[in-house]
Amino acid sequence: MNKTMCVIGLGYIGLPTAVTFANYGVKVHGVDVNPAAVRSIQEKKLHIEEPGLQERLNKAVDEGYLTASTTPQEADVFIVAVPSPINADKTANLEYVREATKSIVPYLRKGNLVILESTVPPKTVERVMIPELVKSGLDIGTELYVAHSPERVIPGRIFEELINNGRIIGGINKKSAEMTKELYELFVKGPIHLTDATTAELVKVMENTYRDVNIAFANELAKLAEELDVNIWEAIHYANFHPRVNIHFPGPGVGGHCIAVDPWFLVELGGEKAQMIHLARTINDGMPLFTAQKTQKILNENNIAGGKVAVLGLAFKGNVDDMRESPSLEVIHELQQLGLEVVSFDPHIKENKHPTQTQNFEEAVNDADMLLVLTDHKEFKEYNPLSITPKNKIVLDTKNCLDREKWKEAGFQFHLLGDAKNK
Ligand code: SAJ
Repeated sequence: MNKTMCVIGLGYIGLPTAVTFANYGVKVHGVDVNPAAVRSIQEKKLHIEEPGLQERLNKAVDEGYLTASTTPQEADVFIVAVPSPINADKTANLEYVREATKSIVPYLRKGNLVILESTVPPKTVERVMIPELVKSGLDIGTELYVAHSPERVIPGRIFEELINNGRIIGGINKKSAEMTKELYELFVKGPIHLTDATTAELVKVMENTYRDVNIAFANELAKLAEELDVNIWEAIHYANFHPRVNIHFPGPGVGGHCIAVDPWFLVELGGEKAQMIHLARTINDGMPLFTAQKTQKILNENNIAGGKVAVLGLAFKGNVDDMRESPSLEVIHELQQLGLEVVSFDPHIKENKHPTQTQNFEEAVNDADMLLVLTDHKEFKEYNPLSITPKNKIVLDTKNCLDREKWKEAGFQFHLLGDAKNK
């Protein structure tokens, strides 16, 4: 494709997107405000973990299709893929989107297309981006085209999903949507649906909110099942055989920069109307405390006062190195509030990013009174429990990722979140 592109934000979404367009022959210039991130990309070193990214980055840089710097440059297409987090009071922080938009204005030319990939509250294109883009002096919709094309990829399978997932593209007018479609058709194999920008914004936030509400439902069922002496994992497995049922799974909380964040956009916009969404957030945010209290209860039942807990898994989910909004951090905080000592280990987080963290598995478990599995990393599933010798052989699995029989045979007292029939 004979087009040039500037991608603003080289994080978990921006970098894989930039690399993919570059691999398909688009001349891409990547921009990030963080000079260290830019430098590492220039040197083909990864600052994020994602299967397949390294090879694709090497190809893009070696073939000269991807360059990076801290400032934008002129291009045919601008893609904005910057964080859209929430503030401490759970309101949307759109400053990165605003600043990224401002940063490209001096480089905009007649006929350019600006695409927002970040997940944002509905009306952000209209209320935050357009007021900045008009400062280019270009007529919006006839000289400058604008669209929202939200990413929908799941960390750990980004490249597979970037290519195969469907896309929803919302333009500020038909031409903007069609130009964006033509661009993504370069590599997207899934269906591409065109709509207006606000609908696309809502669709993306709705998808993540659906998952959050569904997980809250599963977490509520898990607590109920513990009262009923039922294994919730088994119950959900059976319920999901129904062709119209898809209940998600419980856990120690919901983390990441998407599902734990985006529903708040709707709470902020909807106020009293967003009661269920708000309640789901509250239930999921309550799971770290529930997990910590369950841990303490197990220690108490074993007459262990105080006690040292080895937390396995700091990442917000299995097989990623991302600790953003990770429930593990909250669980550790709650354990410490309860007076328990904590040591943590995560094979995917290679530098110590938490005060309790060690890189040495033996050091983490050897004098632990209990193992607490918070992330379903493949490494944990593959552990041979016979070779693990903590002070007390007690384990609480919050993700149903360990083989219960194997751990019991190895002498462990086995506990599972959402199942009171332990041991
Ligand atoms: N989780 C549960 N139970 C479940 C599923 C997930 O407790 O049944 C937890 C995970 O452990 C994790 C959190 O939820 O802490 C979120 O994980 P996730 O795998 O559900 O989602 P993300 O945040 O990695 O990616 C989501 C995806 N959205 C949907 O599936 C609707 C992805 O497609 C989006 O692109 C991404 O958000 C995003 O960037 O918005």
